[in-house]
Amino acid sequence: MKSLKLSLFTILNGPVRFAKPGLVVALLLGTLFFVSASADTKPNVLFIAVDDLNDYVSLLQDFPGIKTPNLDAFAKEAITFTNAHCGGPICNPSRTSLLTGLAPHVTGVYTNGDHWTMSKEANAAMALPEAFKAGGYTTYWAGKLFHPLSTPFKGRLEAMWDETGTNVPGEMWDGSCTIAPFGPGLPRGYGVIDPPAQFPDVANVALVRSWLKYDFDKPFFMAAGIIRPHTPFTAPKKYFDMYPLDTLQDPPGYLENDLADVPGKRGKGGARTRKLREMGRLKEVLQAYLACVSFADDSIGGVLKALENSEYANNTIIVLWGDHGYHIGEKDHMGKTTLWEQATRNLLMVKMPGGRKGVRVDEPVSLLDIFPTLQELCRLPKAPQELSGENIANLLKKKGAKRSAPVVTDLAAGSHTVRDARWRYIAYADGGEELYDHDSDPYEFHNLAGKSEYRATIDSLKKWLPAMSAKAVGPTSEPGYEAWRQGRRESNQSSIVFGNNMAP
Ligand SMILES: [Ca+2]
Ligand SMILES: [Ca+2]
Repeated sequence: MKSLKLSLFTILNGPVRFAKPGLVVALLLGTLFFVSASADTKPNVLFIAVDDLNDYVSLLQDFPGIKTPNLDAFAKEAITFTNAHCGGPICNPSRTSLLTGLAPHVTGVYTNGDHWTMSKEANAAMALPEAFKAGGYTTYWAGKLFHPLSTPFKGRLEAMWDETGTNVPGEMWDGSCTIAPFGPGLPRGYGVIDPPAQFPDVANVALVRSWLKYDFDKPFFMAAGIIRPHTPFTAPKKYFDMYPLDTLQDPPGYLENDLADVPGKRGKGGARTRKLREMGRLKEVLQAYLACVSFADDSIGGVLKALENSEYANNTIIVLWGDHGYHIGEKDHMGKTTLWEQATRNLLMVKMPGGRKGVRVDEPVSLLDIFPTLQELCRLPKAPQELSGENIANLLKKKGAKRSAPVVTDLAAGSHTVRDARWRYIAYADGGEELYDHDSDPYEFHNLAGKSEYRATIDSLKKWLPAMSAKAVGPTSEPGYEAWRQGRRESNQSSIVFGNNMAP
């Protein structure tokens, strides 16, 4: 919170209550009814990003025994998209594409090593917080929103926000706990912690809660980035106790020898994860991940409850999103960065003031749809870039509304996947293909791509692949970046790890 600053307006003018005139009118009339925002009042936006939260939540895959009571309660108030997918299946491409509205195949930002500033298209784009600023909003940012070392240049980044309190890269994020190792190349440890007040999710939730007590003179855009369940998988003991090791089974999406029908090097991968399973330690990873999901759920609840108890409960759009999925052993894979459902699918929930509640929308949608949708809902100025996503405001408002096209997720130049309501088609740069039928095979066990009877299906899905896919832009020469990457490599080999709080 070293970078906390008060907005000049607040300092000079003191608090001014947003929508106060409406309240005064209501009191004068002696009425108790809710005063809805007038036609020219824009809704506030609470924007909750959750890092590495996969579909184990009860609202999606519903991993046996998982406990996410705050998300479950929120679902009763919100619209839950059950088939939402990221632009790119790892932190940086997912976040950069969401925040620029431009798909990785447009910007060339595919990995955590591709830097925002190296992309002509990303640099030229109006970023989502800039669109809110330009649209008359006051902007607040706590926690992980951008991928921390792939952001617009510092001055530009600072200009996007009236207040920030985000923890900066390089600060440890686990207090003084010791984190046991999983081993080289495996997730960076796990363990029970007693998180101190400066633990990022604790500090950032407290900060957002304090902001929600402000009197705002303008509508706000407030981003709250929750870092768990991202590695290291540390959480307080009570969350580990929710998932006794002897009760845990393999995830429902695990099948022995599942890679046998996967083409290319991917079909031969997974040795380290298989080793972890043989060692009997995969369950420990699973337990720690589930503990971190429940820990994150509590952090999310802390933010949601603060909004609910604030005077902004009824004029705020809530958008809650996970940045991509996560494998814990499915397809012998650990982590993200695949084009399979387990890595591309993420939670997306939207609460509209006075809107539909407790609704599930199964239509496939993309995180790239958030930018154009908020642009309409908040009447933001038109961005100069041609947004890759689709405005799905109609899916929020109308039962049975459809998106016009299947969604695409990009892994690398030439490696993409197309997901519609039934099928997943994957095309790799090396010519490998996969096709899965979600009607009969929700965990993508059976690759149908080699069977001639599916050729027509593949041809119809193929036409949605990007016509052009930009070359990866690569890293920046910005001072500090290479040292950070080097530190990451070393920390992955280390037996005791204090993670960089903004690691990918
Ligand atoms: Ca992530
Ligand atoms: Ca298989």
